[in-house]
Amino acid sequence: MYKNIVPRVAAIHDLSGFGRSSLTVIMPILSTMGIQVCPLPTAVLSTHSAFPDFHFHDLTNEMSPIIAHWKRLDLRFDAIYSGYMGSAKQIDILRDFIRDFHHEEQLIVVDPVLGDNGKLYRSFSSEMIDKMKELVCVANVITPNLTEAAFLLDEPYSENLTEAELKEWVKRLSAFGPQTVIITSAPVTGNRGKTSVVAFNSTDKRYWKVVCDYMPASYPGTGDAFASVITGSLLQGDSLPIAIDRAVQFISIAVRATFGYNYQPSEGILLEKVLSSLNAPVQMSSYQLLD
Ligand code: PXL
Repeated sequence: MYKNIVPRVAAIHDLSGFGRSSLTVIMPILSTMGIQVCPLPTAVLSTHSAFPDFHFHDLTNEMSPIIAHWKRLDLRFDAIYSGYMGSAKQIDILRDFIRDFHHEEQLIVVDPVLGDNGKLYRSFSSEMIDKMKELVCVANVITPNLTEAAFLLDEPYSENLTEAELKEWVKRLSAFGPQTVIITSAPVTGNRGKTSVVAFNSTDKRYWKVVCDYMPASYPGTGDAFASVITGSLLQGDSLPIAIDRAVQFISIAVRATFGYNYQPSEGILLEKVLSSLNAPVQMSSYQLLD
């Protein structure tokens, strides 16, 4: 079996023309990190689903012929990374893809895109939640936000979870199958000015936490940017807490670069202004090991 000269990722996400989400964020981030992205698009949209009246073209029927061609080419992927799915049926196609293209050293990252701020995204029904519960079982790493973690666990969404409850959630999610669970947008008890990322690795049973300032603005696509940096960083050989630190720092810089402008948050973070920071060494690490 050959080794790829440049690490290669199969990226199963939608392509939304405007609004800086999904593939328009994932491809530049991973390319900047020196990783080749092979997109397997799940849908083409005029914009992400937070804009009213968006046009949506489902690509479920295109996926199998694309995968069949990749099989004939005997492509080897160092990682498979999925996000927004265009239909529940695509999850069965993706599970077959993972089974057929799997090899020992491969990283499988599933960002279980379902919703945010306690709500399911407009384009989804509860069927998508059930299928996403199946998909996370075959991943090594999952990156739900707090809303998605609640949907996967059938728990009510709450911004008042304690650190002990967050630890319980990441552990329960890892019992679905993934060794690494990373929950974003996790509350910091007693401090509304901060937000955090809480993670668990079931191999060494360690819990990690990275805290950063909370900015009062919501930019679609930040979850995609976060999971992309995690994927790139793990592929570069970073440890889990360093990967989380890099992703949190990148999102913080991107949000700060954007926040000062009088600007429509639905257009997403001003990625183009901060992409090059991905190649700077980690300046200051702030992760904590939780006991
Ligand atoms: O960032 C997640 C995402 C991806 N793709 C589409 C979306 C969203 C979030 O709104 O609408 C189409």
